[in-house]
Amino acid sequence: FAVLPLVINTWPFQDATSTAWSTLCSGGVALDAVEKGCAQCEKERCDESVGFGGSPDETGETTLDAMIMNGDTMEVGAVGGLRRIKNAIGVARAVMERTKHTFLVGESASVFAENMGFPAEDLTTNQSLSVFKKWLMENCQPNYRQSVSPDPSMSCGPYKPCAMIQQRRHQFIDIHAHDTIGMVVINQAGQVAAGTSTNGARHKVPGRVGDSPIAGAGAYADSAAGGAAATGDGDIMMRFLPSYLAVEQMRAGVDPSTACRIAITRIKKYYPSFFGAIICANTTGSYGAACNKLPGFSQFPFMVFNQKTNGPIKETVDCV
Ligand code: SD4
Repeated sequence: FAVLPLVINTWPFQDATSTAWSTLCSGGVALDAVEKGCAQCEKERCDESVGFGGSPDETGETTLDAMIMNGDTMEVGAVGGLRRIKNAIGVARAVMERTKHTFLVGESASVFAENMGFPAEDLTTNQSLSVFKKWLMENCQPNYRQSVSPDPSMSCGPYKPCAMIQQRRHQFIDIHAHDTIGMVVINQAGQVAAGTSTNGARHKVPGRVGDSPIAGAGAYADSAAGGAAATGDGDIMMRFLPSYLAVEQMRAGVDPSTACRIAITRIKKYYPSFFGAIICANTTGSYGAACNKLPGFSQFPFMVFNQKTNGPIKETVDCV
């Protein structure tokens, strides 16, 4: 029998889970719960991987990616490389509800957000600045340092972007610094919504957008089948649309745990050492998760809240 409503999200971001649940309890629809839950992480800067002041890019700037999807209508709103605006999932929802479009990116997305009344704020913190400076000193050609850093003592040598990128490939996502919030909410009536919010990958090339704001990659929702959300190395994961794959598996009758494993296994076939995990749930409120086993990452924690748990509980799944 169905255990609904359900809130499930990646990583042990408990306040996000509770916020989503209380949004449902106070009459919010599934979409509201996803938005408020993810926004809670944006405020708290969950693990510094969500919201402002985390994952500075190659020039030190923090930009945000987010999406939200309504599994009843199959509407999606998303933003990528959002600057200056802290509430990325709020902007994603505004894209969905106040434009005909699905996905806005970069500076223009920020101008849209400002026009919609979202406050423009500096996303840099002392901490993100120090993460940036440390990386700059350890990894960059000195001349490049000079071009992006006001400190003149860091000068000399040409910037070789290709060399740097090769060297750093697949090292953007620190498996010990937790990641993106991805959330699936299913209300009592079985309506599914899903969303994500993240500050992406550390030291990314400016303009890089990850999997999180891409429908079917970062998250997917269909009230006829279920919802899913992914976290991990987006540069790899987005090539496989793992959230879409998991939902399609559930549509075909596969149980959620197996659906998640199938999505992870598909990626693993090509990238055995990719870092990533996925959660999913079907319309009866049955849920599951899976992750790719790596040294130092053998279990993936996620949060669940339903009538049975009677509170936000952390569950873990063994990686495959
Ligand atoms: C990204 N998937 O931008 C995001 C970051 C993340 O686990 O989830 N890291 O690639």
